[in-house]
Amino acid sequence: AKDPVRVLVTGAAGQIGYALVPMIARGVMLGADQPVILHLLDIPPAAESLNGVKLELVDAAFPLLKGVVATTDVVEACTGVNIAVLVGGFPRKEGMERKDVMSKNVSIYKSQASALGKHAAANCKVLVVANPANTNALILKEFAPSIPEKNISCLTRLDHNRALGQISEKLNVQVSNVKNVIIWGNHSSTQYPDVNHATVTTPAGEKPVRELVADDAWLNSEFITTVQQRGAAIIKARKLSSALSAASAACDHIRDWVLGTPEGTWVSMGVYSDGSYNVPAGLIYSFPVTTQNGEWKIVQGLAIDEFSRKKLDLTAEELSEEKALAYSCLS
Ligand code: NAX
Repeated sequence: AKDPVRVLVTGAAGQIGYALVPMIARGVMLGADQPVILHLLDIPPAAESLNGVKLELVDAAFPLLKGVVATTDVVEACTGVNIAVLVGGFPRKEGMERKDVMSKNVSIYKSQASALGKHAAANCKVLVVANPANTNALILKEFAPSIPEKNISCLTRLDHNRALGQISEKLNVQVSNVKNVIIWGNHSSTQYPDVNHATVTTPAGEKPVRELVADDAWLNSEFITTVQQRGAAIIKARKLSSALSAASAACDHIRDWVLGTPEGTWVSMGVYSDGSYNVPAGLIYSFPVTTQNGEWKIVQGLAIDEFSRKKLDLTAEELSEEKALAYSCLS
């Protein structure tokens, strides 16, 4: 039998945490043959509710779940973890300035970076879900110099999956037959959902989404805004933000990162920019990536037309501004 993998979930008493931990314990994230030990972190006001989650995990009698560490101590939570999914953060409340929210998250991510850097297992992979996800991941990278930048990422897979879902609904095809959409940039409303290289598997072979949809007006406007604003649509309908879809996307992100993407398929991940596609180096930016042996690689050589170029640049500009704001909170 395989040794258990230790998976940290921060913000585990929150609503994404509540949807995510049973998925991990069932093998959705790392496979049906991979035992796990869950490390759950939240803050002291949520300690009782966190303990309730632990009680329910015991009650669910998951065969793959070999242990639960539920704690409000960052060092205890981070010790020995192989995978860290950082969902905890400070939400923007009504009337709060952007800078105040940023400042709270910068201090959270700074301290978690240092705990992970010192206490996580070697080669720990980190996924930041909490917003502002890209910039929180960047702060983490800055303050955890012992964690290689290739091991730090943020979640844009939910946006990627939303784009697949929209194409599937539009064409009335199975979502599993749609692939290679791209989310470029920030996990925010400036992200650019790009279908220019996306395809659908049909009985007659693989066809470009642009050819099948044959409605450029829809693809160039409504499709993009629907994906960009899907989070707000969920809040409007549910009076709560996306949780099950976010948890599922976090599992997809880690599973593909660890177990690899199928030949010919790419996914979107927020990763440290090396300057590919003329995106400024030093931002955490969502790119199309393939993965193999636990490592991602940015898909190279895709043609970027003028329409796309503007959108790639716009979301990069927003990320540069967020980065500047985050740094201004450090001093
Ligand atoms: P909740 O408010 O339900 O849960 C957040 C939890 O984090 C709470 O239990 C809170 O006590 C805890 N927390 C706060 N500070 C902490 C700290 N320093 N250490 C550990 N835990 C801490 O929010 P939820 O709906 O679960 O969303 C969590 C985060 O995901 C938010 O930042 C949200 O904006 C972000 N999202 C990101 C998405 C993405 O695709 N990247 C999509 C979904 C979601 O909106």
